[in-house]
Amino acid sequence: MTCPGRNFVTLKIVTDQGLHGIGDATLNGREKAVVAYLEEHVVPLLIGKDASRIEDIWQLLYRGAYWRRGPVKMTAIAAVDTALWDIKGKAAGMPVYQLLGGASRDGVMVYGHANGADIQETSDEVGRYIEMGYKAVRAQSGIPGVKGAYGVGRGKLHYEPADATLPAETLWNTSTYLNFAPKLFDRIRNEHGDNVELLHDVHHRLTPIEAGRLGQSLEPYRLFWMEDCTPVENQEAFRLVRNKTTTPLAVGEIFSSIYDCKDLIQNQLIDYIRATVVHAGGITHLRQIAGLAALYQVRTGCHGATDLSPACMGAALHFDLWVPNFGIQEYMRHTEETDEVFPHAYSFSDGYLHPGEAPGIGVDIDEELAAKFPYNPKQLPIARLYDGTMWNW
Ligand code: EZ4
Ligand code: CO
Repeated sequence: MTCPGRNFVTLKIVTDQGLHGIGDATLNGREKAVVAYLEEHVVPLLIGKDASRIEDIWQLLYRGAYWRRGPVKMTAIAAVDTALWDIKGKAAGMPVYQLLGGASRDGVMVYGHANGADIQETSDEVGRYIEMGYKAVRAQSGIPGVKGAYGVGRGKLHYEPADATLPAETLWNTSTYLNFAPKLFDRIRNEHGDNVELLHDVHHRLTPIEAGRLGQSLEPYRLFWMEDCTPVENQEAFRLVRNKTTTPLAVGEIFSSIYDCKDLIQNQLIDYIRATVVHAGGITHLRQIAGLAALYQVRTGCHGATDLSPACMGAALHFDLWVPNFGIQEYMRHTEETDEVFPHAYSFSDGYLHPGEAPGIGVDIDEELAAKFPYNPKQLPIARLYDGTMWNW
């Protein structure tokens, strides 16, 4: 565990032939649960195993647990899987995207996270991302009358919601938000034109009929996607949203397996699947999800917030460069300290990330430097309605 600005958990696997691989094992606000699972139940199983048997080890950790799935276990499996792909790449002298089947594109289109205290500041931030070369930008704004709207950080480039040892309380008001959101995107389209892709995260706050209304009211602004418009436990709800709006829907950053995705995908209720390497069982499992999605013209849009470490980002970029049904990749920049702790081969240029040509995932950890940033327990916020009722953060 290390905290170069925020907490990350990293698994490092070393082979007796002197190769090592790393994998991200970070579950924001629940870091130690994954550490305990790895230490108690996973690492002892790996000692002495053949590191080349990625698929078999995946099956051992998944089936062998008896208590299958869930975010803690699937994050632990993802860390092992990523580290083993890293090792296999190094053993072969190839970047992981080559092992997967080679590049399907020249670069990975990413979207940045623009946020501001109000409409003007947010629109100005969108402009800053466009100047940096981004082709796609997600806009999140402070809302008058909503205390602590999702996605608005204290800093600009490094949004980080997990900021307190006990969860901070934010307040939510749906009708204020529903009236506000179209005004935000009206200003952004007016000021920045039609050539930038715009995205927006609703962060699980609406009921299905409210989500339908929001999607409709945003149609004139041609969003690339509307993300997590309603909580995903009730997947049938997306049929209602779908029937109300042509705004594309993205879901799945909190999913841990293909079983969370399959009904939404098979019923064509979403357009983009947000599952990613670290929380959905690693590269081995994510490519199965993508394979299912491809049958239904659902494209990938991997989660890439700052709480997904550079080790996850590197692995995701190899996956993205290869996956035939790629849509977009989220890219919230890490702090300089984080980038130093995790030296990496991936690079950003003109709105695209490229994983680089280093063998493996192309990301390593500087353990000496990491040790200078000790774990610092932080939790994600919670949200309540103005009458005190618990809501979805
Ligand atoms: O709130 O990863 O689209 N991105 C998001 C994220 C999540 C965080 C939670 O740890 O919704 O910012
Ligand atoms: Co999100």
